[in-house]
Order: sequence, then C-alpha cells, then structure tokens
Amino acid sequence: MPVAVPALVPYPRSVSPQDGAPFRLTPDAAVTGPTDAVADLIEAIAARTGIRLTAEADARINLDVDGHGAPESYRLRVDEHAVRITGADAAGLAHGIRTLVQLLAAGNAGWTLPAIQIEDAPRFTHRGLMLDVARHFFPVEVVTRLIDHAAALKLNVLHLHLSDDQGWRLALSSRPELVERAAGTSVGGDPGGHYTAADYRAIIAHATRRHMTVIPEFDGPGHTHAVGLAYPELAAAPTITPGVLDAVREFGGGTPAAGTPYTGIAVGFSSLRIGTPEVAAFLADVFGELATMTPGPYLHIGGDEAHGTADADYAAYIGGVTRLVTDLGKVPVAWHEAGAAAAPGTIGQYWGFVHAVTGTAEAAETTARLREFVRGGGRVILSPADAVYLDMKPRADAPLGLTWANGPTSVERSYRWEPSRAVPGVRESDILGVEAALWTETIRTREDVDAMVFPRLASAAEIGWSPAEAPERTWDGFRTRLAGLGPGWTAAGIGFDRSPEIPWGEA
Ligand code: TNX
Repeated sequence: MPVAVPALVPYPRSVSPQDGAPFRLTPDAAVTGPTDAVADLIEAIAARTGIRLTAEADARINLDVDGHGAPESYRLRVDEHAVRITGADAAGLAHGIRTLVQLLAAGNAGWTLPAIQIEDAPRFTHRGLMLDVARHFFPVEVVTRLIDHAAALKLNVLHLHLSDDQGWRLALSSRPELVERAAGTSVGGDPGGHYTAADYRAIIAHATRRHMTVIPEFDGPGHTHAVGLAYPELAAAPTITPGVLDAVREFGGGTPAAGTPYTGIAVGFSSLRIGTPEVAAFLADVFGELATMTPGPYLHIGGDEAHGTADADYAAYIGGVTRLVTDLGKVPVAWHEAGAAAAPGTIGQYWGFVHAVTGTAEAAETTARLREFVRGGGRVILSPADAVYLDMKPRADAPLGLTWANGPTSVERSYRWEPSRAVPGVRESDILGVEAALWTETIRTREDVDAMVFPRLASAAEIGWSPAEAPERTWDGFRTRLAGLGPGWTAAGIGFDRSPEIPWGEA
C-alpha cells in the first residue's frame, strides 16, 4: 500500500508514493557511487539502524551526480529491488541521502524504505543557522555536531557570531591580544574560550563535508566592548542609555565599565572610536585576516544596535567596512540597520518582526533600509525575530530564553510565516534565504543548545527549502511530519524540546 504522506522535513518539491512492496534494508544491500557520498550514506544508515552496509560495485543502492537540474537538487527512486539517488551536484546528492534516512521505517520486516519517487530542489539559496559563540562560548565538538544536525534538515549555511561585548572568540595572528585579553569570560561570569586558527579550520572542514558554507561575523561598530579590553585606544567610553539601565535592572550583570570584562546582557552601549587611524588599521587587520582564513564568499560585518555611535560615524563605519570587505574579494553581509550606508552588493539581514513591518515609523525605516540593499544589487536574508530567533522561550514557563520578540515563540509561530510577505517591497527574487539564530545569553551547554534549536529549527528549514504552495505545507501537516523526526533525533542523542504542540508519540 502506498504511504500517504511520508514524515519528511523539509517537505520535498514533489513526492509520488508508488504501488509495490517496500525495499528491505539488509546488510547485503551494498552501496555504490562517489566515495564521499557512499561513506556519508553508510555512516548515516548505521547511526539510524545499526546496519552497516558495504561499498561494492554490484550494489542495490546507487548514488550518482549527473549535473542536471538546479543547484542542490536531487531525484530519489525506491522500489522493491533497488534505490537510486541522483544529485545535480554533490550537495544535492547529500540532501537526497538525508531524505532517504528520514524515509527509513522500522517494522516487523526490519528496516524498510517505501516504494516512492521524489524530485526535490530548494526554494531559497541560503538556508542558515547562526550561532552566537560570544555570549557563551561553545567548543568545536558542539559546533560540528550542530552542523551535522542542521545539514540533516538541508541547511547549508553556518553563521558564527564571533565577537560581542562579552568576548572575542577567534585567534588572529595580526592581533594576538584579542584572545589573550578579551576571551576569558562569558555572560554570568561563566568561563570564556576561543577558537584557534586550527579550530576554525576544523569547523570549516567539517562544514564543507556537509556542504555548508561558514559565514564569520565580527560585529561593529557596537557590540565591541571586548575589543577595548585588548586595545583601550580603539573603544569609546560606554554609553549608558535608559535601555541599558533597564537591562541591568532586569538581568543584573552590573553597568558596563571601560576596561572591565562585561558579563551582563545589555546591548547597544559600546562603540569603536570611528575615524581614528588606529581603528582603520584594526579593521584592515581583522577583516584582512578573516578573509584569508575563510574560503566561503561572505564576511558578516554586524552593524546592529549601535546606540552608542553617532549617526554620521555609523554611516562612515558601515560604508568603510563594507568597501573593505568588497575590496578583499568577499561579499559583505550586515544586519538591516546598515542598509542606507552599505556598499553596493551588501547582503542585508532582517531581524524585525514578521507582522510588525507596517505602521510605525521604525518599521517604515527598516523597510526602506532593506530596499536599499536590493537597490545596491544585494539581496536579503530573513531572520524575523518572532519566528526564527531560537533564543526566544518556546513557552512562557520554559526555563531558558528571552521574550523580547513579542513573547514566547511556539513551534506553530516559528512555522506560520511566509518569506515573500515578510517585508513590503521585498519580493521573492530579492530574498537570498532564511536564517534562524541562536543568541546565547541564556544558553550555556550543549543540552541547552539542543533544547532551544530543536524542533524549531525544522520550521526554518522547511520555510527555506519547501515550496510555499503545497498541500502538505500546513501547520497540521507539519506537526504530524515533525513528530516523525522524533525517533531519529532520539537515536542521534538530540535532547529536543518535547513541545506539547507536537504529537511525538513514544519517540
Ligand atoms: C538582538 S538581533 C541582538 C543580539 C541579541 C539578541 C537577543 C541582533 C542583530 N542583535 O545582540 O543577542 O537580540 O535575542
């Protein structure tokens, strides 16, 4: 009997269940194809089922790459006798393998795959996850594991937020004092940490194996208190706004003071001393070295919440840094505030709300800024905070997380939004993609990361990958399919949030 709707997330472009018996996965099935993909499939199937296939020319599971179709697309066919996955490229083949793993079902006949034909391709080019390693630091193993689980949902970008008021997290040989003096602590006085150049290479190598691009971010001109610990002459005195005092009252951590590590969670008080030759030399060193260390096309320059920077200085900074990055041969990415000042071609990252983009003066300004990126030939990454900020509490009584983005973000809210309707005047073709973000003010451990990222990352994954209009693209359809991912997540040791919105069953 054909399976009605298989538990696939993100849902593929076209799924055709076939009549006919399922494929029984037995240890003698064997697999053939490109070496990396064969190894990937063997590992993924072993992790899920305990069955370790062998690589043999005469195999019943065939993998190949044929160069036909959109980037990252694939075709998958299963019948009683054989499985074939054909990728347009190596990334497409890897996505097909992830789909195959989601199709595996355990029953009386052991592990089987339903007879099925799937044709699939992503809706958006950019499907990302941002991890803030500045508010709390996470070691390489946590990051590589997250890469694996994000790639399983067909994400293809890892954005690392590598610096903030609380710490600088990447060693640079041009500026060794940054990690010597500004990486020792995290929010709440927790231990800090940093990546060596070798660690950074290891993260990139792992991401590359998973067909993911790493985008590193050095945030400025705000979010730079830590820079002043290493180089006092580069930092302006903290600007203590009423908003900063409110945050100090609500969350503690003390008032930021120059030269002292900051362990609270207020934002918007720090600024580089723009216009000085020292700052210009610093930025040239930092972005120059980062460009050399990073094989991917993008460098993120931050640009958010610079409340301690005068408008003219802010514009000068954004213009200068985005030109610097462009001259280094990379494409700059910036938070949406930077729109009016960024060099042509800069990608804008939107972090406003899904539903608050009309009406207020601030919303109108944000919209105008996003259009500026597009006018300059850049595109837009959508990270609406009340849908894809994974640091928002999943429920009011959840132990971890913040609530500023319009209260808690349920799984349903993380799923119910449509990119092409998020920002007036930003059309489908202006959108590079979707990126979920895990800020880590309240997130301290790998277990915390799991509990906040899963299951809501799956919503962002489906919104970034799946076609907008499909019968399965409903909240009810999604929550049922999402429940089907539970057993695989449990087998992989992911401590996901067992949200009561999802019919998890025994998984
Ligand atoms: C806003 S969104 C920030 C971050 C915080 C986050 C907490 C954005 C570009 N900036 O500095 O960590 O809220 O949710």
